[in-house]
Amino acid sequence: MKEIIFVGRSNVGKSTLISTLTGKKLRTGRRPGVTRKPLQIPYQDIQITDMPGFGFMSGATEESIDAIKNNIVRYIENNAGNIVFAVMVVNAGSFAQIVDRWNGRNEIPVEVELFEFLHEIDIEVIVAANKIDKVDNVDEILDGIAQRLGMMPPWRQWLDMIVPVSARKGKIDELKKLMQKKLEAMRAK
Ligand SMILES: Nc1nc2c(ncn2[C@@H]2O[C@H](COP(=O)(O)OP(=O)(O)O)[C@@H](O)[C@H]2O)c(=O)[nH]1
Ligand SMILES: [Mg+2]
Repeated sequence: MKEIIFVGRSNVGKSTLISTLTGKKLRTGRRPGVTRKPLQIPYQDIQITDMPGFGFMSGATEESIDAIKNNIVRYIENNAGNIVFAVMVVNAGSFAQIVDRWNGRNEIPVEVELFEFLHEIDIEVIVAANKIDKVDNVDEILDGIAQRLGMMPPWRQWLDMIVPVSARKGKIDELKKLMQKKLEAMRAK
């Protein structure tokens, strides 16, 4: 079955966002489990896949973080033919800081690596900048996110690829519209 994959660091609000989109109750805010499998939720005539969250979690070793990343990459490779597009959920307020911290250690941040990987295999990505209710300087924050993903600011040049949302407050209309546009393009094929 065709699917939309949701990827992102743990605790960015993936499950909350998918619940808001689908009306299905998902467990949110729980501590991420290292062995969590991709979770499929029906959405219109296709499905949304909630991928395991990657990134820091207390008690997780570097190997287990790598293992999660490898599982995600393997899943995407194996299912690329069915993946209509990806939604990469980021925490708007902390994204820049996390990316800069990794870059400062000469490491590629997982989300940047995944973003580039998805493009390499021709899967379009919508970046959902979540928890936007927690930031004051929205434009500045979104410029910072765009720039770190290789999209030249201002972010409004990239309205098809980057969208502010607040899953908790239910402010997801723009994301829904973007998703709908891509789904209609798929159905027209
Ligand atoms: N302020 C705010 N908090 C949010 C938002 N979306 C999710 N959260 C909170 O972030 C925490 C993690 O959410 P969850 O959906 O479990 O994240 P996941 O690990 O990415 O699936 C929970 O406490 C949510 O209530 C949002 O848009 N704004
Ligand atoms: Mg979750």
